Order: sequence, then C-alpha cells, then structure tokens
Amino acid sequence: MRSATIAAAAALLVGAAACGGDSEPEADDTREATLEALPGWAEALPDAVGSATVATADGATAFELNVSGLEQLAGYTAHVHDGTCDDTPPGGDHWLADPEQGDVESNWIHLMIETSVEGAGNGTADFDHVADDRARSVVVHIDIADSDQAARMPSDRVLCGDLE
Ligand SMILES: [Cu+2]
Repeated sequence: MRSATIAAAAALLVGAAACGGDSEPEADDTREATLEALPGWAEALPDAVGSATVATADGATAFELNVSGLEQLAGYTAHVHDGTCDDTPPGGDHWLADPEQGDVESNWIHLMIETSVEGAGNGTADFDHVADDRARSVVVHIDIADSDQAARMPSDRVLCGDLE
C-alpha cells in the first residue's frame, strides 16, 4: 500500500510539472493614493501634493510615485505603510512583506527620489513582494540631513495618502 501511495504522489507531481507548475494567477490589483501634506509641512509647502500607484500582478508589485510642490533639489523616501493617514503617526509603520522578517529594507516596498529645481519628482520601482490588504497608505519622508527646513519640522513625514 505504501508504494502505491508514493506512486500516486509522484503522478501528481508529474501532472503539476506538465502544466508548467502554474497555480491560479492571483487577482491583479491596482490601488492609488492621493498624497497631501501633513501638519507642519502643509504650512511650509502649501503646494505640496503627490500621487502614487501600487499595482500587483503575477506575484509582483510595481510602485510609482509623483510629487510636486516639495523642496527643490531635496531627497525623499517613500514607503508603503500599514496604517492610514489618520493614524498616529500618519501611516503607521512600514508595510512588511513578511512581518516575521522585521523592519528591514528587503521587506519593504519603497523608493527614493530627488526633486528638481521646481520641487517635483517621480520614481518607479518593482518588487517581488505582493502588496496585500495590509498595505494601506503611502508616506513620503524627507531626508532630514539634506534639509534645514526639515530640521525644524516635528516629523520627517511630509506627505501621506491612503491607498484606495
Ligand atoms: Cu515610510
């Protein structure tokens, strides 16, 4: 009986391989966020806005960000976060692909941009993670070391937008 069981299992494996090993594709999902300046920054940068797209397909995620009205020639980092913009702090913590791996860069969906002389910037990045429904917002942080203005602000969190 035991060998019959093994033979059946082997047949299943061969069957899976014959179809290329494909499982059902996960549902593709595109979510967007409209980013607005957070308290403190809204007064300093009255025209600051942004938009972000988080698109999952085929087990991967594409992250796209556009910003304007920010400080000129400044460095910013954007992450997908796990809270909403009404949380404290806005956006909560980093979304983590595998929460057990902890808060490390390889576990994030993020990108870095440098603004133009007009204070605008954009970027795209692709990840092997699938942004699931724990991904709830996009937060843009300024690199405080780059900015006198940032050093006077209560937080490095400049923009936040909920993913919808
Ligand atoms: Cu962040």
